[in-house]
Amino acid sequence: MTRLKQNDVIMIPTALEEYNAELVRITGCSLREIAAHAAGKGASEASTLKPRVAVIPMTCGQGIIEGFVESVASIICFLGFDAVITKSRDAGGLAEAVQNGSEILFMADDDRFVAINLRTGKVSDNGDATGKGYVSGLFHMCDGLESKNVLVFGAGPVGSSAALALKRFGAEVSIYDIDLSASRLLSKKLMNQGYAIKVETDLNEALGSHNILVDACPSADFIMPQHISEDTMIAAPGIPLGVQAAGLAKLSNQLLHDPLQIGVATMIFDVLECSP
Ligand code: 2YC
Repeated sequence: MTRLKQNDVIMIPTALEEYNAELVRITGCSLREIAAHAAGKGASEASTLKPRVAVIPMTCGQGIIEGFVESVASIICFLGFDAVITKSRDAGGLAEAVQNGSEILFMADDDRFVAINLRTGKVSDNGDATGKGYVSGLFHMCDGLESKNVLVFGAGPVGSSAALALKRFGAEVSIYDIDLSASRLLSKKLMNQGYAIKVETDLNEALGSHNILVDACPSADFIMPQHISEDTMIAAPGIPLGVQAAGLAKLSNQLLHDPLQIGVATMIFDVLECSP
């Protein structure tokens, strides 16, 4: 799992309006619509339910990422929720959140980034939420995914969640991971859930035979210009971006990529209690 840097997140709070406008240009949907769709909730949920949200800085492990909790809180507020950053950190922040009546908590250490609904016990993991959130965006970019061939790079938490979400949309899914055993394990897990996916073993062959890509791996610059055509669609939750700079010039409104927004937005809708 890639650890974000201050540079990845520092601008998020001041650029959410233009980010959302770009999202509408690429997918035809707003951040709220994509996240609600991914979480199987109505986009209007945000306006009816007003749970208090607390974002808690965590100092453990490699510690605080400057701008991280500020970005998480700004994304949640942008969606119409009331999110505050606790003054205290770690256990103190947790206690402060519970004492100020927060129903939903967001916190991240070096291994997990979670949203917790204290009332219902629902937990949303950023990896899972990011995978399905990006597939929701790709669904709108491609006007549906039924019977479409999609290649997923990376059999980690994000790629696994994306593969499952793609199968649920009726896509034909192939998986490529630099670690073949990871691809095989994912294939077995999905088979146990009744979904068959294809394990790719040759990166170039896989790239040459797919136009719809999910880059859910931490490798950079492996998607080259020659792999990109006007039919190419790329959903890229992976950091750093797998598309080579020269390839970016060939993509217009065909690339979905952000460091945090879609994952956080899907997490809040994931743990939101459905209105009666
Ligand atoms: O500022 C803080 O509270 C830090 N403890 C946050 C650490 C986040 C570490 N995780 C990441 O950088 C990303 C997540 C956003 C999802 C995967 N990696």
